[in-house]
Amino acid sequence: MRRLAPQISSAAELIRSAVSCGRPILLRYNNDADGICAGLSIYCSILSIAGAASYDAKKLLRDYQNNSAIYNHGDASGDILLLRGISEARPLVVLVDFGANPESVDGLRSVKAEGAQLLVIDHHPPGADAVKLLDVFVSPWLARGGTSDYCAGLLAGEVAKELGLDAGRLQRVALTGDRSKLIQPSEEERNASLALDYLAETAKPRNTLSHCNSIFSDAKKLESTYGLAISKLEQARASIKALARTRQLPNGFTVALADISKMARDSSFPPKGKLTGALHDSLAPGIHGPLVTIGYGGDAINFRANAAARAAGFNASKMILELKEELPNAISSGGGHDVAASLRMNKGLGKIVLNEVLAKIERIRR
Ligand SMILES: [Mn+2]
Repeated sequence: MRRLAPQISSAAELIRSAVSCGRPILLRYNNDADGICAGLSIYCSILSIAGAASYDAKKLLRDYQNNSAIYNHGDASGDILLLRGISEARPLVVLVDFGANPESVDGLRSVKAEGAQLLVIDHHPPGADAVKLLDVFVSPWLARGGTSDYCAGLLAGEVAKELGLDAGRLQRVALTGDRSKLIQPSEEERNASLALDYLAETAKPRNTLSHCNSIFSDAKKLESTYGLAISKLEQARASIKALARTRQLPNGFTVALADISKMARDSSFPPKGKLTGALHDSLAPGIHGPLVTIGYGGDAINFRANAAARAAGFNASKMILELKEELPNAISSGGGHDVAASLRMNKGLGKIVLNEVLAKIERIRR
């Protein structure tokens, strides 16, 4: 974290200067607990310094949940129109927990061309072309020894602290939500992160940071949101194991496959990634050696792998990069971490990609 101090300070300075000059700020956060905590850190710290700077946050600050890992061109075009309507002053666009991957380059380029300043706080492996477009980039991958365990909420919390916010709890809940190795979470932190994950998927008509804040800062509301989340998750856990087919490969890998499209629809809880995680967690204790769990269906494939699979040479984010090169017309997006990742495919190509994934796991030489 000390190695990232210069970037963290620059990020705080960028926000402070946008607030003191009364410029419009658009904040997008990824749709999970880590993304929400990162978003809340920035959102609340802007509100906390707004008064002294007579910054009209109601007029000048906008927040949107980004329901994908990509800053796509369509969203960026919408943001440009919105920001132009708010003020003539140079806007600041802040993306947290996503936005520095190669798929986001088009979106980044279009807001940049409109004169926006760009701040990205993210812990996913970045792409060089995206990074070049950013005014400030806070990422553990910029520092020696950095890994995705240094999640977006942890980093954004450090930025928020420089702006005077007490962000410790947000940081811990973010680390918990992304299962970072840097934390041993308390039960309260675990429950809070699940409640935020639930809000990300279910808040209607759309999730907002002011809604999240009202729940996160009220123990009773948080408890009841957690109650809704855990009952949905337990229902899913009880039925998902029946959907899985496991295969033993000659190289020692066990692959568990489940068509989860009927259980996980868009904007339902638990979402596909969490459902795949739940299946993986229920299978892992009974499997010795490398295990890769694959939840597929619709246009998406979700991966989870155990430590033995990683040690034996499985790397989900590397495999997705290879697939993108080998099947450029089939993969629309994808990414994540070594043992947890997802990809989206173009319509009708799911089977081809899934077969290629299985072949790749089969070819891993231990
Ligand atoms: Mn994250």
